[in-house]
Amino acid sequence: MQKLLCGRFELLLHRPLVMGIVNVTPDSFSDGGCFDSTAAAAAHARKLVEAGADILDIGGESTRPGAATVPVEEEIRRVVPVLQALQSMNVPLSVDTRKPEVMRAALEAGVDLVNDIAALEGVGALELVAQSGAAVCLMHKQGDPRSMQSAPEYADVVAEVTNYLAARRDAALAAGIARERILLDPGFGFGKTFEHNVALFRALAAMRQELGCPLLVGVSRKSMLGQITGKPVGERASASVAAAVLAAQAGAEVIRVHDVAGTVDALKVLRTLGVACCEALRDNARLSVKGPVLGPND
Ligand code: 7PJ
Repeated sequence: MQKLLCGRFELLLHRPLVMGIVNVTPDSFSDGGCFDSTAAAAAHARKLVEAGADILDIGGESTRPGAATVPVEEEIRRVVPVLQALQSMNVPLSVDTRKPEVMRAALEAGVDLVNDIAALEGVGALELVAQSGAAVCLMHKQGDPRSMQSAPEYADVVAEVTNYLAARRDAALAAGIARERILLDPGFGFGKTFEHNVALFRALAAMRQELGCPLLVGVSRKSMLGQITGKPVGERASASVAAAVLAAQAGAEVIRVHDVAGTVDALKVLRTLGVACCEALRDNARLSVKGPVLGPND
């Protein structure tokens, strides 16, 4: 049975897991400004767990195209109090950061997963995670959030992203991070045109097979869904749920979303009515955890 060693937890990957997004940023593109205090972010996080989130992803720096960078101290000030407030919830906590200093502070605060859009390329990041018990998500991006959407270019986007993820997976293994602690992510919208995103999404099943590590997919509310539906960011929930189902059907093990309740329902329907095409969908066994049992929605 495939599993993800994730800090305090051992997550079985026999069904797709839902990672709920908790932004602690005043400038986030979809819910910016709503959850910019610790109490509000923690309250939002609790709602996501009630809605069935398996993992909470806490981020203190917006990485939307064109976003300004946040100083290290400010990012720590945003993220660590939220991690502390959620420690006792018995749900795996992830930190969405590319800064090794923030990773260090989050690991000290007990974070279970480091979600790095820079795939641990930061100085000392591989070693930091290797010395911890945390899981890691290694994501592909081209360029930097500030400039990445200006002119993304690939000769073969699927091959290049797959090769990059394989190389970062191998760097993590070489640094001493066990295979069972690694998630890989093609990084939808990070230095990719609409056509690049579509090509990558359609190649998910093949990438999953080739890479041999669980995949995390994040397309929730992203512009590729706006381009498909013609809808603004606040009206992309249905499109996001549809994409989550398709990603899970292609074999993605973790789906990163804003709209947890709808995604959880849709994935339950997929598991029961869908045609099994991957390990995540074949096995109806329940999520198990090391230590106390996870929330009531499993
Ligand atoms: C992603 C992420 C993603 C991973 C963001 C947004 C932008 N981390 N952090 N994958 N996206 N691993 O939520 O639209 O796709 S921030």
